[in-house]
This record gives sequence, structure tokens and C-alpha cells, in this order.
Amino acid sequence: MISMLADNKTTYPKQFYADALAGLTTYPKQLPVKYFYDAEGDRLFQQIMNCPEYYVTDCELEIFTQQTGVMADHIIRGGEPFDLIELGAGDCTKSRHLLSLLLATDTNFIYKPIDISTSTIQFLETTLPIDLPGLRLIGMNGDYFDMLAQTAGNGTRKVVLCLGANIGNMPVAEAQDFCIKLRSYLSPGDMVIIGFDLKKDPHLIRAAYDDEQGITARFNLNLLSRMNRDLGADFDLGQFKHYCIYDPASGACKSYLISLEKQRVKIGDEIIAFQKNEYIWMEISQKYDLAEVDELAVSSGFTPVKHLLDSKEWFTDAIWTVKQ
Ligand code: AVJ
Repeated sequence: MISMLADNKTTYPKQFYADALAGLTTYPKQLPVKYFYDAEGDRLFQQIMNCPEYYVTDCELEIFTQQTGVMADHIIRGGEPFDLIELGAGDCTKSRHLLSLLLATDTNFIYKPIDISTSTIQFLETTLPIDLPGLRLIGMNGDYFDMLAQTAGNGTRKVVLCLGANIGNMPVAEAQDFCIKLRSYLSPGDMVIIGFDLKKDPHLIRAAYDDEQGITARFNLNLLSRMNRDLGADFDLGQFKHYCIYDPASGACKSYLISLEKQRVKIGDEIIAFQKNEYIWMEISQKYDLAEVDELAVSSGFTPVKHLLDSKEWFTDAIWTVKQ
């Protein structure tokens, strides 16, 4: 380990360095998606969400502006209190519609947003109780499952929100492991609401991940910049090109950075060799059909209850209960 990293007070770059190096020394090369979201990555992802081609956020927001009543009907069981846990709460753009409806109906719940970002949790703790008077909130800053472990078994019913099609960032087998693990922190009677981007016209999907303005390309390239900034790497961004493909059969939308030349890149103490046209697999955004969503529910110990769909039927927030 080079001293720049060893001297760093936070352990985060050390982990980043280890993960980046592990990914770049396996074949095929790949990098963990969680590192996309530094300050610049957050900014670019905001821009992606504003791209005309990127439909995902709009579809789910439509569900949350128009169908929180249906959600609430499934969530509320008389006056029985519950914890409303949100995995990766972000700025709560969608869930605040549900929160305000639950408050308007005098529902007895505590909102527990979980986020890996400290500043996100601080922001929610300071702003949400002002925006939503009467909201009881306990922010949880950390890893999803560490935080779930803290709140599991407190005897209160759980409703877990997992929005934004974040589950799409996992291949199906990993998504199933994720759901099985999620199930292990829950009890019969608990419920999850989980967002899936659906299979649709392949052209629309590809366009969403290969936008005209090249913002998605910059989002991917930013991870190379981030390694340059944080890990002393020397990626030449002009030597890598974004490529994205959607396979309508498997539902996998995958993005890659293609090395335009045979080249060597320094990262920390190591040199990584790239062949011409060798790729780094950057991201998967897995698409499902409704039957596959139900299958995933059943195979991970849940009972599928309802698919909430947007008017175009491009996205679903699925309601699942824990199997009795
Ligand atoms: C945040 C995982 C839902 O896969 O649609 C968007 C991330 N990457 N464009 C997605 C993303 C490129 C996004 N998720």
C-alpha cells in the first residue's frame, strides 16, 4: 500500500483502492457500481434523471404521486404501529408522497431512512420534520443490512421500501440473494415495496442508457476520473469509450468502457494492462417482466400481493408480504 493511501485518515479510499484493484485484475475487468456516486457522480446521475431518454425516475414518481392511496391501503392495518424503513432513501423525492399521505391519515409509524451517505441522513433529519410536520424520523447512516440488523426484532411490524430500481444493479441471481437476505431480517406480516424496471421496447431501454447528450457516458467515465483523483491513477479518459447493449432475452442492459488502444494504466503502485478493445464492465441494469418479479418474490420467501404500474406500464413497484 502506498503511503498516500496508508496516511489517509478515512479508511474509505483504502477500501476503494482494494476494490478497484481487485476489479481491474480479474478477467473480465469490472468495477463496483457503488463507487459511481461521489459528488461529481451524484451530479451526473441527477442529470441522467433529467435526460429525456431516461424514463425510469418519471415512471416511478408517477406511481408515487398517483397510487400512494393503494399503497397505504395495503400498509395500514388498523392502528397497529409500524416502522417504515427505506433502503437508500436519498432525498426522498418519491417516498415523501407516501409519508405525507400517512401523516394526513394519522397513521402510527416511525420513518427510518437508511443511507450510506452521512450528509444524506443529516439532510433528511434537518429538513423532513419541517416539510412534514408530525413526522417521527430516525435516520440510520450505514450499510442496509447492518442498519436492518439494528432495527430488526424490536417487536414492531416492518414495511421496507426499496425504490428506484436499485435492485436492477444486481444480476438476477444476486438480486435473489439480496431478497433472501432482506427476508431474513423480517417476520411474517412484514411487507416490502420494491421497484423494478420492466422489459419494454429494447430501443427505449438502450436509449435510456446511451443518451444523445452523452451524460451516461460521462457518468461511467467519471469513475475513471475518480480513480485518478482519489487513488492516484492515470487513466486517459480520451482512450476509453462508453458502449451499452440491451439483451431483450435476458433483460440485462449492460454498459462497458472499451479501451481504444493497447495501453497501460497506473493505479496506486500497480500497472494495469489493457488490450485494444478490451472492456471494463461498468454496470448492469436488469429488466424484469411481471412474472419474473413474482418468481423472485416466491423464490426468496415472499408472497407477491400487487404490482403498482405507471400508465405506460414501464415500471412496477411490487408489494410483497413475508410468507406466513
Ligand atoms: C440507480 C441503478 C436505478 O440502472 O437505471 C442510470 C443507474 N446508470 N443510468 C439504473 C443508472 C446509468 C440506475 N439505478
